[in-house]
Amino acid sequence: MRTQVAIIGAGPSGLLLGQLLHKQGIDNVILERVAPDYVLGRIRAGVLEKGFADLMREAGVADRMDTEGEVHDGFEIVLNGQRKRIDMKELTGGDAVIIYGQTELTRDLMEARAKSNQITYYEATNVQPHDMLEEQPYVTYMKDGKEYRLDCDYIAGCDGFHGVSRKSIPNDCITEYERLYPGGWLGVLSDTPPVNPELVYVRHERGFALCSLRSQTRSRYYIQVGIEDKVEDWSDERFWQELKRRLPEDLAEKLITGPSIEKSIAPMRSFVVEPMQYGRLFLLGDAAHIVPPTGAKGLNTAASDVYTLYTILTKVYGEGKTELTEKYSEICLRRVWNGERFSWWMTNMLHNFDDTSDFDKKMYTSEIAYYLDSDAGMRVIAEQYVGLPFDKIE
Ligand code: RFL
Ligand code: PHB
Repeated sequence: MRTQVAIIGAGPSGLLLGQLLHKQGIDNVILERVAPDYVLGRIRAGVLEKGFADLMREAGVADRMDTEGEVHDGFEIVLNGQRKRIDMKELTGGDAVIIYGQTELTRDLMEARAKSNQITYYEATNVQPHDMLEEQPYVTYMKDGKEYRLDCDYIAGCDGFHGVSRKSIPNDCITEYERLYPGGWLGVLSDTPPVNPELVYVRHERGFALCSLRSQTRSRYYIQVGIEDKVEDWSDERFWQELKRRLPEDLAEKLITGPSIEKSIAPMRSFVVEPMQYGRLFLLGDAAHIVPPTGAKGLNTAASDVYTLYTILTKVYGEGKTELTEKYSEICLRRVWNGERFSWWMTNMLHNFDDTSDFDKKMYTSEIAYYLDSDAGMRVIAEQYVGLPFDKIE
């Protein structure tokens, strides 16, 4: 079988890239390791930057996002029990974010793909890219016990942090940069009205907490837990009690609790691989970089990689500008490092980690207090939270 672009992974990066390429008449096949329901069962991101939302619109899959998603003009940070609102709209001259779950946008992308004539092989195992430095690379995979070969012009590695794409690049051709944080985020989804209509990030000596939401009837809450903690250690009751202890009094009083409909622990890691390409193999999204969830940048940075590769490939096939592919990594990494820096900074400012010295804890407390006391400081936070514009690609 032959296609123009072989895409490995049907998470949001792979599906969005596939749909955008399809709209430009560029043929693509997606190979995904697990079944569709498994992909939809992962509860992850909830905050979409404007750049991401615009890409969904360009891909023609934004109807539900634009009707059911909530536009948020601001969010809060709590320091020493005091709530401070960051008015993103006011501070950035009109920008905002959209609250729309990753599960929902994945579902929309899956439906659009099913309606297109583009092929997706779910439960494809042993996926392996080959000949990435040659003009005609290919991918092999197993499906229903048989081995297949997919010939292509380019391979898009959209297979997340544990995927095969990054691992297929020889070690001496890439450099990995990493910071692991000594803690995790325990998340609970519940069909209860959110404690606040906007997101609330809480710095507390017992550890970080976040009040987020999917709608005005569905809440998503997180608390920082120890690196060794297991979901089984946290009954719903223990979770709600701990969350309440970290919230300012007025919010704790208003908190409505209920049974969790999902509960999971996410590790916290900063990671970047350089370069993000190897010949005709390109890495996108979590395959190339990971951020701790504090700045809500993971999915959004994945979207900027998708934008970059989609724009480049459109110019390659439409205008013959094959030389643009050489620039992919360099263009992506500028924005990637920015998202990494913001996520690392938000994480340090708002968490209480055992490995932080007492001196550094004082520094972080003083630094976040300074930012929240100054209009310029709040503008810096707002500008990065709503997301920087995508680079022009000529
Ligand atoms: P994904 O979503 O991991 O999808 C990769 C897909 O590839 C498949 N795969 C393979 N397929 C074939 N062969 C193989 N060998 C394969 N190996 C893997 C997998 O099955 C999967 O379907 O990567 P992608 O598409 O790059 O998307 C990245 C995002 O999922 C991720 O960055 C965000 O979820 C991060 N994130 C957030 N990002 C935001 O922008 N805003 C947020 O508010 C936000 N909140 C979060 C988050 C991540 C979290 N967790 C659980 C890490 C909150 C949490 C709790
Ligand atoms: C979420 O709603 O899942 C969420 C929101 C903001 C973050 C991370 C996760 O920073």
